[in-house]
Amino acid sequence: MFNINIKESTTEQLYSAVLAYTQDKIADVESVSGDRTVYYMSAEFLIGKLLSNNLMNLKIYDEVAAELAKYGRDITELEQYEPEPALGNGGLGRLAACFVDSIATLGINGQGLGLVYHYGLFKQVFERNLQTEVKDVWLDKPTWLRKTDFSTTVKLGDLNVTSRMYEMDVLGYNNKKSVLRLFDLESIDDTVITSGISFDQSEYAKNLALFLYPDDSTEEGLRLRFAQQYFMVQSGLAWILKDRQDHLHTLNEDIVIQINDTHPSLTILLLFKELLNHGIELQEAIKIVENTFAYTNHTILAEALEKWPLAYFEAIDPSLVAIIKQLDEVVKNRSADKRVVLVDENNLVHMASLAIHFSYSVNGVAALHTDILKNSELKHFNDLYPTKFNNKTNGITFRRWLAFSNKPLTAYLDGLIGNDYMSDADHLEKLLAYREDKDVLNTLIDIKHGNKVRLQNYLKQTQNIDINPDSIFDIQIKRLHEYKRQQMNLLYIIHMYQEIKAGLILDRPLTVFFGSKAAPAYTIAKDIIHALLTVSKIIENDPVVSKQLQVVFVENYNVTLAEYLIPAADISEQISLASKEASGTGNMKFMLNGALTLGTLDGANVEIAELVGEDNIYIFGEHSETIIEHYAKADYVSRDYYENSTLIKDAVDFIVSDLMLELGSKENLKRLHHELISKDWFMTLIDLEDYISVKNEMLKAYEDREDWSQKTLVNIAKAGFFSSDRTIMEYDRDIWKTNKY
Ligand code: 26Q
Repeated sequence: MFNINIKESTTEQLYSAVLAYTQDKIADVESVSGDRTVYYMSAEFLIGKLLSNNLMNLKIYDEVAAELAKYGRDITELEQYEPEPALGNGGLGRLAACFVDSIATLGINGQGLGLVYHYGLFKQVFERNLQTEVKDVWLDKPTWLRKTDFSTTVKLGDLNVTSRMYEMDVLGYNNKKSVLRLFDLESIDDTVITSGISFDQSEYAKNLALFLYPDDSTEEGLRLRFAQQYFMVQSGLAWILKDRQDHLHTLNEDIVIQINDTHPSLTILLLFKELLNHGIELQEAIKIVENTFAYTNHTILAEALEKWPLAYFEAIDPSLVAIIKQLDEVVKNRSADKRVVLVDENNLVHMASLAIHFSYSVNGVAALHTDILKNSELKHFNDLYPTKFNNKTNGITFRRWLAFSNKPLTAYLDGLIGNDYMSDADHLEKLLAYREDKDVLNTLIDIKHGNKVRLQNYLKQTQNIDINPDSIFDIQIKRLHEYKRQQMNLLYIIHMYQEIKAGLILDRPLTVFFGSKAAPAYTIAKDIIHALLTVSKIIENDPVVSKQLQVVFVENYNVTLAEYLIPAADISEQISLASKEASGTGNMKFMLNGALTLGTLDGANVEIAELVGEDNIYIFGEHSETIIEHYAKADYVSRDYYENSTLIKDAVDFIVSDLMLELGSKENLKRLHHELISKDWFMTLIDLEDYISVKNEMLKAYEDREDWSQKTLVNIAKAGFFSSDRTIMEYDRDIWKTNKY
């Protein structure tokens, strides 16, 4: 099969051989096709490992595993050897990966465009209970990237660099494939890295493709980030327009460019430039551009909306400044409302504004998020363009998040209800017929336990962590951000620690898991990690508490760890401050794998709650309207909550207790303590008491094992709506219309 001595070969040799064999097979798979091409442009594609997923989609996983086993080799050896591509950060990047999977599965004529990052975001290493960052080396092993002969020159001010295109096939479930086209910097030179992830930020010819989201806390870092985006979109557009120079007048009939957040929004300006350079009049160019672009918004956090100084444009491509000024006039003619300006009084270009004015579709990523965009955050834009705004609730690919990562559950479902649900997810509802079936309910419990043991083995082997598979697994895994409120979970843990110290005995031990990276310059986020790691040690060192409570912060959380953690979860922590989490997609993965959501009415949690009904989800906290009002009135005072509740005060003050300060770092802990009392911008304390009581209610409910299992069954059965196939069908039906011409 592999033209190699399977028995004698090294892991690397065997991996290379199986990789080559799989790529050969994929080469025979038909590519997606259609009348119109959609380009999904994204700064991130968090694709995860590919070998087993591809083998499964080719339906030769068992065959290959058996062939290896014949010679005493285990396919898991290769799975573990394969590096995880470091091409993303969080939800937005993983969404892009699920979308390309669904594009391929549905045979929609689409492809992904992005960048190769040689060292990713960073690899997280804990030292003295603090996050440190080192480069994430993943390109030193054989990869799925194929070098192409397409290259282009990107001009950055006086500097010319060469961009080279690489391709990675993305295999769908139904014998079609799509492709990811990622651009790399030919002159990359990692000797500019000085230590960790620090590097000379000025040498664009050497550094542009080194890291994702290079430091945005300094002027130099921001300029580099801007240059990187420019490099990405210049390369992407060169590819898009390669054979289209003669068809520019009708470009929008042939293509759609979907931009994933504003990170690729410079493409809009570059297309204007291209059209104007071809002698097309501004009015016609506006028509073409407006009918070519569609924009997805992933956040309502004002601080995450990109704004670039005109000076940055001037430095890299002065011709864009003239275009921006023309477009600014166009915008001013459309509306006198200051809130929709393209360029503000500080000469900052609002990239979301650019993307909204010059696209034909603006979508949010969950029903509540789109409502908030339309009615408050982007209301003035919606007033101007009422037909542009639409909702596309996110989704996840069931191939990776069920078939691949939870094989025991998948096999069981296949036996029980058939496997039609893999291509038409609504069929999962057939499971509802078994909600009273004790055998089924007990089997679901057994499967969950098996997945806990699998996680136990994996964590022991990879991180030398011991966990108890007979405890309740309560999991919060996502980027570290104050709005996601890992710090609220921290306060819950502290509270439980204090209760257990005071004599409380839990019905069953609880293990609370975290997995999360903090942006390197995000101080408070790093303080939260530090506090969690410190509390974790205190609990571990306490002979009484450690029998009932354990806190596990996995290092370097990534897709691979998610694939182990999610199938093992009982409780899915989705506790963002209502109105702040655009959608969440982890929430969907947990639900599909039979974990119950403990969450606020935020993002897609709202839709989960509607689908499963209030008996099958644990909701707490203030509603989004209330929170939005608090922000409008600026009347949230965290100190009031702190002073008026001994429970809250005791938990918060523990952060700077002697015990904590002895083990942890004074600077970090004091800063976090102060932040919570004097600012707490994301209102941790507003929901803390409700959170504690609903979580405790949940722990009690867990003890009725059959009833709990029934709830998990309903969650699995109702997860069909969150298939990314459904999401992508909606994008195609409402926005892309790839087969309408
Ligand atoms: C912005 C400016 C400077 C530096 C970095 C950034 C930046 C980088 C990444 C801003 C945002 C991101 C990523 C955002 C993200 O992952 N958003 C998530 O998108 C998911 C998919 O729609 C949603 O489910 C999540 O709710 C949303 O948080």
